[in-house]
Amino acid sequence: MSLVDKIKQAIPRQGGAVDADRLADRVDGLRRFVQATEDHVPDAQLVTARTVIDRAGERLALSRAHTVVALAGATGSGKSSLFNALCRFQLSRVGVRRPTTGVAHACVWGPQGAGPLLDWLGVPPNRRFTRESALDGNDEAGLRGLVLLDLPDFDSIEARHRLEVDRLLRLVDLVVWVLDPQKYADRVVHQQYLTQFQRHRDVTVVVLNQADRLNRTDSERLVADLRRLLEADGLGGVPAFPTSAKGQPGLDLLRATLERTVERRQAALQRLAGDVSGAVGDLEPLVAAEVRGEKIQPAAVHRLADSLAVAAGVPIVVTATERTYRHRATGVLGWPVARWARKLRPDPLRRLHLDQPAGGTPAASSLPESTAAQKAAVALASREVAEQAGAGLPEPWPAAVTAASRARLDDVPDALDVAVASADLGMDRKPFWWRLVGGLQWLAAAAALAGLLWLGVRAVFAFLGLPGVDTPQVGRLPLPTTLLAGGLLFGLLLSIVVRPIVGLAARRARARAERRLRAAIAEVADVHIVAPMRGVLRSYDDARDALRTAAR
Ligand SMILES: Nc1nc2c(ncn2[C@@H]2O[C@H](COP(=O)(O)OP(=O)(O)OP(=O)(O)O)[C@@H](O)[C@H]2O)c(=O)[nH]1
Ligand SMILES: [Mg+2]
Repeated sequence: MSLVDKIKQAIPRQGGAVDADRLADRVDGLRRFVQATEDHVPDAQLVTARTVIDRAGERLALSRAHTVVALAGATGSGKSSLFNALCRFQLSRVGVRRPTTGVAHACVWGPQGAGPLLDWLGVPPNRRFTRESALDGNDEAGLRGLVLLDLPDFDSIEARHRLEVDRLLRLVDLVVWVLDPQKYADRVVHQQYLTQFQRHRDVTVVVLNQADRLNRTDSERLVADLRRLLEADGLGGVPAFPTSAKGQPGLDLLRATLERTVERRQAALQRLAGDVSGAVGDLEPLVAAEVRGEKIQPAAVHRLADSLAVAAGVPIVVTATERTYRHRATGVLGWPVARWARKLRPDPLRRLHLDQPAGGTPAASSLPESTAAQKAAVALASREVAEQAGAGLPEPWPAAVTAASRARLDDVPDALDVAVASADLGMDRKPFWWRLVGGLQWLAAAAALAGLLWLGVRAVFAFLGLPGVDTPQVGRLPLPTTLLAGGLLFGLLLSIVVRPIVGLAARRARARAERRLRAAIAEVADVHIVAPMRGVLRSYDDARDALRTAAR
């Protein structure tokens, strides 16, 4: 196989090119997901997403002209040797005593401006080196933009080495896993590291170093075996080839791979794209179910409003309204004597302190407190709405919907009181026909009174033997008698005739009051119980939508 073919095979998978703007949109989708869910989903489940968002923002703000490549592997695999060979200088100490490298070293190939990137990576200033001096001529031109990191060993007996490796592996753009013939099949490498990089296949390269110690047949056999292991790690197809820092097959392939990576300037974006995909994959179960149609069932909300109405004393108020209507109607329409008797007794609404004119400041009503049973019914009904609304949603959303339904429950009793006390029961204005009939009653009473007085005067005159004035006759009855009897009779008849009409109107007043109170109660149910649930469902929708953007 020619070197060119080998290089072609070794070039990182390259995947699809990642567009920086699209990546920014995806990160923004992830950010919107976190915003939509942070009040409902436990923090622990959002940590990865938050980290990815922060890291992506930071990395994209830093130099895009540089590609950060890390050499990672077990102790003694030859990371520092490869690092030095690629840099063509002994920059990182190669040791016999293991582990040798404790702090990451960095070598930067032109251009200027990698400082902030190295600060962000946390490479100490005394471990930073720069290549491509005037002496190199154009030899190193192909690697311009490369920031090569020699990492400590990840299987270290030193815990801090491992921490440092894990920290840096989250930040770098491309990882070259340096394995050696003795430990290339080590479980730690495959289970704890390589399998975790499935989403980063596009920015993963594996080398079997120290291949100079193997004959050609063994080298090919081991590389084939390594590829099989990588396949099992979910990294099938990533470049895997032999290298040596000391002899054949050398570093040409690795160098060519790095040159190509640097040239494409895709690694940073691909790395971040992989991170976003990883976060999306972790988050997907949180919004797996599609919400179709209205989750909040009108029937259940209606039952909730019913139980709130009972708890708020609506049945008492509507009965009082009906009675008050009769009471006040009798006060206006009844026989004047009966009216006065009526007026002495306060009407039922007044007794409940619910007789404020519409629009006035509501006073505290004297309705009885809701009973424990009524409160339980409200709790049950609101749970029913919440359960139906949350049904079919993945965890933790059903619980979030239920919690939202309870969030403002403490305010409900006061809100109900205000709703009832300030509802316009429609009892302020006297109907026109009341005035009409009332006027007739007065007229009848006045006629009866006039007749009575007239008869009285006539009796006094007769008693004193004074000559009387001629009394006009109506038919066979004298006028004063007709006035008295007619007035009384008319008044009586009028009150009898209007009674069924009053009954009918009182029932209508009751129905109207009930309608208005129910509307006021429904508003309380909506504002205090249903709206918070709707808010959670909206968050769910937003989160789902945002994650779709993040996944694209
Ligand atoms: N024959 C041969 N020996 C190598 C090769 N690469 C490294 N070595 C030797 O392997 C030993 C370890 O090399 P290092 O480069 O220090 O290994 P490392 O991976 O940096 O080790 P740590 O810093 O401890 O993680 C040294 O003795 C090197 O000389 C190689 O390609 N071929
Ligand atoms: Mg080393």
